[in-house]
Amino acid sequence: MNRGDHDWADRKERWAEKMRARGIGQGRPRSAGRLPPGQHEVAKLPVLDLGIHPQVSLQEWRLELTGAVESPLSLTWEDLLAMPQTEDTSDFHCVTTWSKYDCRWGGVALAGVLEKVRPLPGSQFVFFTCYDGYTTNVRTAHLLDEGALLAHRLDGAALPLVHGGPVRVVLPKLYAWKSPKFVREIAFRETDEPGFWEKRGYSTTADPWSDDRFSKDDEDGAV
Ligand SMILES: Nc1nc2c(c(=O)[nH]1)N[C@H]1C(S)=C(S)[C@@H](COP(=O)(O)O)O[C@H]1N2
Ligand SMILES: [Mo]
Repeated sequence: MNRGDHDWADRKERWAEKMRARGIGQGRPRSAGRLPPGQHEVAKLPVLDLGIHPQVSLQEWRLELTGAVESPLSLTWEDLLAMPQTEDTSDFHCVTTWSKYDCRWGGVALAGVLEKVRPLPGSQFVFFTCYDGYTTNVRTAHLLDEGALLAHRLDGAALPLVHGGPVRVVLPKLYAWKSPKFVREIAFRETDEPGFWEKRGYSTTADPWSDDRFSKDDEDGAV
């Protein structure tokens, strides 16, 4: 994807540079209670993305599980529904400082997906690719975090397109940009690769509880 195509992305990138220059978002003490440091609560879940909402029919929808795994898989919608279904309510923290409490996500635990594909021991990283061209990366271990889901429901209804339908990943322990909407591929890898925001100066680890918003000055990736 071309950077020039995303005015908003460019603005968010400049904002990150400014915050970094002021020393914000590179580590702060944990806040007590429910709200991570530097966040404020919002009443309604905002829609935040690159502005592309790809329409993928349930018939053509596939989730490709690829890379360093024992059993690569191409999941269909029926395959996904045939897996054990679960619900998890969690808080969602965006790096732009909003937090939405009590999002009730429904779908398949990512732990169950890992059991199916069986990542090879060296496969420490995952790289997500989405139907809108968005990408993001996390450590494989985060797919076992509490509340880590392949979500196709939100608050008791089908996941709306604007929130990443038909299926998105939810990793509530990390800032929300690590929860890819419209997910198309989960690639298991031995080496890490920065995704869309990570290439633009955002943290690889992205822990809301330690105000871990931007890449540290000694990491590369801040462009
Ligand atoms: N495919 C895709 N996933 C994405 C994004 C995106 O642009 N495209 N934006 C991320 C960001 S920055 C946030 S805050 C959340 C927002 O999710 P929401 O729109 O459901 O609130 O989605 C994340 N996942
Ligand atoms: Mo975000």
